[in-house]
Amino acid sequence: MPEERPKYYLTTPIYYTNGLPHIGHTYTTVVADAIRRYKRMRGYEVVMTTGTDEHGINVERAAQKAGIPESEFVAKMAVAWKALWDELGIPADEFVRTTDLRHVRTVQWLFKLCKENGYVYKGHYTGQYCIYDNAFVSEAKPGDNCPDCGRPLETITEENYFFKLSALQKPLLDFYKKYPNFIQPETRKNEIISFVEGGLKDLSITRTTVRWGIPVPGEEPHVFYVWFDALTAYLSAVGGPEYEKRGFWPADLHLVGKDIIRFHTVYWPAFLMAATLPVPKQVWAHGWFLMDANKMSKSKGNVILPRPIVNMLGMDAMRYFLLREVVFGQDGNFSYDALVTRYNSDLANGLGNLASRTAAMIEKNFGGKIPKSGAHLPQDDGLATVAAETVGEALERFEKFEFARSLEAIWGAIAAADKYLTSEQPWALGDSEAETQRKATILWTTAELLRIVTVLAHPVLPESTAKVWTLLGQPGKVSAVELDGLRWGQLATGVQLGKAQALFPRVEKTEAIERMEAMANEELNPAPAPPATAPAHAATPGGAAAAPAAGKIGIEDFAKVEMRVGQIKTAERIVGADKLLKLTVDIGTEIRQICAGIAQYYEPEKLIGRKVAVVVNLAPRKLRGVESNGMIVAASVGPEGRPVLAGFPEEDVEIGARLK
Ligand code: ME8
Repeated sequence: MPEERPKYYLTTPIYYTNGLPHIGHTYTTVVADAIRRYKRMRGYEVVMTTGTDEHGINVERAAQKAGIPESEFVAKMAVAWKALWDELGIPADEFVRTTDLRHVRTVQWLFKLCKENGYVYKGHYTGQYCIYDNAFVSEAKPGDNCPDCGRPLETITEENYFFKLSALQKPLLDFYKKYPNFIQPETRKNEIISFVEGGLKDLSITRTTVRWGIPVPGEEPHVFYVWFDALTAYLSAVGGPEYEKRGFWPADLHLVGKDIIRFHTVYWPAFLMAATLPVPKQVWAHGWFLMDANKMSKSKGNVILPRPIVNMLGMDAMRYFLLREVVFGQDGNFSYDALVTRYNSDLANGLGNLASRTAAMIEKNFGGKIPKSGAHLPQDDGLATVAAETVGEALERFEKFEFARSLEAIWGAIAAADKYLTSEQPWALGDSEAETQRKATILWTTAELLRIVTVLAHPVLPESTAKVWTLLGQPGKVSAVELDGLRWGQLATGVQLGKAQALFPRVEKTEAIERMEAMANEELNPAPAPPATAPAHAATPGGAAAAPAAGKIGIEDFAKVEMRVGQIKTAERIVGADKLLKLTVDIGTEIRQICAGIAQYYEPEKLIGRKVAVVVNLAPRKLRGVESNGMIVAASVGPEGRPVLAGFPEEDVEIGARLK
């Protein structure tokens, strides 16, 4: 019987659906994914939950603004959030929506338990409420602004069910003492302890002023307060009332930003204690990614989006930067400049370069088969020692969520391998028996270090480490390698290297930044969709033109499109845009830059000199951040829409000739 693996359950916050994910949300989710992969490597059966927080007055208002029912609004948003996590390679094992039936039942059940245990009573509450943060601000006066988000508070009075939070002050303080690692990092723990020591007021956990929420059974119009609702999603995702069957509760780790630590370390354990349910083992509150020292927010217009980064530099580059650049727990500034610098130095010149030069030397000297090592010299054993120390250091740091330090250790080993190659100079050795033996040892040693580094970096760089693994021709999947695979000496030899592939092509900084900014701009301010019907027929003086039949356009509409014969002068691929080619095209009067979605079907070199039909009066636009000034005409063939360029086979037509 297969041995049962220990279980590990971690969560990200259940994100609000009144906006779409930016790099801040992506950060928490990437960290969760890296921990998930790391824990799997350490032999755990892991469940990672994320999801969407779909109730509350904000959603009610956003749906109203969009002119659609709340249920439709949140369904669309949930699809968009889930799709982005899938696209970024960080899919949830459990994606929980607070409108899921499994969740509704769990919230109602938790309330029932708290009530049965005497922790819930009915009362009235008047207070200053921030509708953006969904929280009463106890110390605020009418007319004040919210101390967290700065927006105006509203005075609200309502009949509520109250939760006896005050009664849990001592149990909470005892709990923090008994489990000193429950709140991390340490600085946050001290903040929370002093907050709780300062006294806890009872908390209203139902609302009658809000319609869009989970109903309190038999107590309509009461709906649950969004935090009583949202926090419970962690439990709903792994079985709710039947949590014992799945065996993933209590959670091992709730990852959150520092903005919501109080909800997670005071309210949440209090609700669970009142219901006599197990309390999570740890809440880790990381810092914020800032833009020019401000918290990102869409309303301030200072958000960084994940997609442009991934399109330009790849998923792993984004992950590496997020985990390497800031100390986990502290705030950090986001800058494209720092991102591209790290990409070029650590990924392109570091891991990418070590992998490609090692493979190239094995190719050249050993026909692409990984050689067996010959006799060792002390410097070879030196690299083995570096590898062993790096394994210890990197794992220890990762275990403590010191991701930057862990990566630093791994990159230290990469630098040691570079230095080893520089001093051993395998390329300077000849073909005698002894020199070939020496080359074999050097390349084996380097490849073995690379193998270990690849396994260690896998939780952070899943995509590119899988490529290096294939490049090294190693058996199985890198994601399946566990701890004992990190021992020195396990490199499979005699195996053929896999196909070389560009891991991290170097990018030119200014251009890369411009393109990421342009892509973000396109995503934040999408061009209005073209009208679904044919444009209205242009009136001519005296109304002479006859209205065209439905679905047809008149000749004067067609005449608006200016098409000319162009000749392709240059053609190149675009890093981060697999489908696009960047062309320069001579259209007779000028040379234009035009992007064409033909990269998967046309080799750039073969296009040079070719004459094509070009729409020349199309407004310029950016595609994947690259300016495109015109459009090349092509037929769209077959179900997959394979492009076939329109051309002029009969005659060598003049460049710039108009198509009519
Ligand atoms: O608070 N830097 O949802 P939310 C780092 N629905 N992390 C950031 C960030 C930034 N600039 N901005 C956002 C909610 N985050 C509630 C949670 S949980 C039961 C309910 C991340 O959509 C960070 O994890 O406002 C933060 O705590 C979370 O997104 C807030 O997400």
